[in-house]
Amino acid sequence: MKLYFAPGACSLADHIALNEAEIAHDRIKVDLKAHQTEDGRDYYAVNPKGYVPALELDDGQILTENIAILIYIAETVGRMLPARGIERYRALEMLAFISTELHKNYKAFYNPVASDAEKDEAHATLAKRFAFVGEKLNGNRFLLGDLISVADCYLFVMLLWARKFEVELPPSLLSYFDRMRDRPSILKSLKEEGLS
Ligand SMILES: N[C@@H](CCC(=O)N[C@@H](CS)C(=O)NCC(=O)O)C(=O)O
Repeated sequence: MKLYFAPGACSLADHIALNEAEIAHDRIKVDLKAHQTEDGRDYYAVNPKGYVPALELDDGQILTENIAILIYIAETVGRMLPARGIERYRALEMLAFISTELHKNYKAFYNPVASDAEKDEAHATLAKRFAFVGEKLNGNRFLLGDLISVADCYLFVMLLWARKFEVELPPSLLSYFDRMRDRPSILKSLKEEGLS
């Protein structure tokens, strides 16, 4: 498997999931401005959507979109996502929430022409969404209970960005973030992306 990534981008969630799952993989860095891979290829030829992440499977197929890639990783390793029943739908519910209600609300911070008003609105919306996640955590070790899941890998990156852009976080998420940051898979991933 080969993960196409940009340091500190949302592809870090997939990188963490691969390391947490102990799946051997290669990583190819992508320059998102030039749309070039570090080995000199046009990234649009890999992922016509032009963004990371993309996962190249062993048979050469390219899988895109964080949620699909995270589920693929979980199902490849046979853990990190409930296999069936309501727990599975709760996990998918959480992945969708992270993708559409957290991830997408960072848009203003990555848009060089976003106004201060747009950034203020993003701060307020994200703080509200994180307050909800903090309540959901409800004293649990991980987002879905006692076991780590791919939703935790994705949430960790959203929290990393929250720290970067000074988004208000509830105390439960601050301590969750500190706990997560000490996990070997996360330390390793941050180091491999040159972020530690
Ligand atoms: N819907 C995509 C969004 C991925 C995304 O937003 N990628 C960002 C980095 S976090 C990116 O590559 N942006 C550069 C661009 O859109 O050209 C997913 O969930 O995988």
